[in-house]
Amino acid sequence: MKKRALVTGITGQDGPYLAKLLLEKNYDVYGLLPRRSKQDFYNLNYLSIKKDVEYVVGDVTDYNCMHKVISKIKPHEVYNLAAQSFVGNSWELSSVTSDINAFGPLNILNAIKNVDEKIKFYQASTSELYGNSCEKIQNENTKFEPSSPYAIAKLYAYWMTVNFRKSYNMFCTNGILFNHESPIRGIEFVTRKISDGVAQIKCGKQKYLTLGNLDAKRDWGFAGDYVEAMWLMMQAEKPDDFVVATNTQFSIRDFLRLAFKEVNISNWEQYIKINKDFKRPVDVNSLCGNYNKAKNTLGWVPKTSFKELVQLMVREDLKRHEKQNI
Ligand code: G4F
Repeated sequence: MKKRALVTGITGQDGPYLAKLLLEKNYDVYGLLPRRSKQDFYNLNYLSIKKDVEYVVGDVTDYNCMHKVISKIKPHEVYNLAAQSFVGNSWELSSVTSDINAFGPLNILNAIKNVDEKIKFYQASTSELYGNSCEKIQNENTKFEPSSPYAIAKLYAYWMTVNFRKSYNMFCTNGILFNHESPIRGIEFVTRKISDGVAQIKCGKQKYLTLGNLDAKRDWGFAGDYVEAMWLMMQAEKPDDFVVATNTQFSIRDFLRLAFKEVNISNWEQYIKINKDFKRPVDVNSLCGNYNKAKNTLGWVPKTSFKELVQLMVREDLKRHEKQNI
């Protein structure tokens, strides 16, 4: 019998990469689409899987809806990737962020419990939980110090996931994913803003790239690698919490240097402007994960290096902008 997976956040970055992987593994994939006047299938089309996913209209913020969707599909696995995922907006959108990022997963967990406790649940947890942690390298035992409304909402969901696992013996797993990027990353995130901006500068379409805090450091991996970790967590013998990272760290400046190098521009500083509007009330300055538990338990390791990731993103944006020039 084919396995059925329900993926929320199907039109984001991770949803399409995960759906592609699940389809390759012969799953029937159902994507939850929140009601919109116009749906954006760009990312699913980019991976050529739009036609292969079954779409169900619904919203994680509505318990009745999630109960109905889960009763109807009876999935074996639910991957909750739906989120207000942009940390920078979460101060202005703190209620919406809480509704989606905290109460959304709670609605799904309750729906699973009421429909069939055997359904497995994956929660997209995040390195933002660590905030400005005192520890230089973060693993599953590092204390959380969330620093934004986004991270605080995600912390609630993290603990609810653990709580359902312990209270009801349900298969509920947290993937604590560090930053993961790709050519279909939203343009508002710093890596894609840079790769797209660099491509536009190279094509003469844009003069400057306007950014905020260039000193922040992140552990950046490739989204395509990280969805494999999600799937492996759901196949493990028992549910648990896993850090997914690369064990390396780079600054925004490092990203800029490599991205401009890819288009043969060495004096990159002259193309950068700083605008305080892109700075956050509190920023997370330094994140670097330790994925050893995922490696030892699941056999997962990242395949794409930081340099390869930057090159992939810049090349794809350059291709797009050059095509649009014709
Ligand atoms: O690219 P960012 O917006 O990603 P951030 O805040 O680290 O969060 C992302 O990764 C998390 C971990 O996986 C996810 F939970 C979350 O949903 C999201 O996917 O910002 C990265 C850093 C920040 O320090 C920010 O202040 O880049 C700095 N930055 C500097 N200039 C900028 C800019 N960020 C953005 N978005 N835009 C700028 O112009």
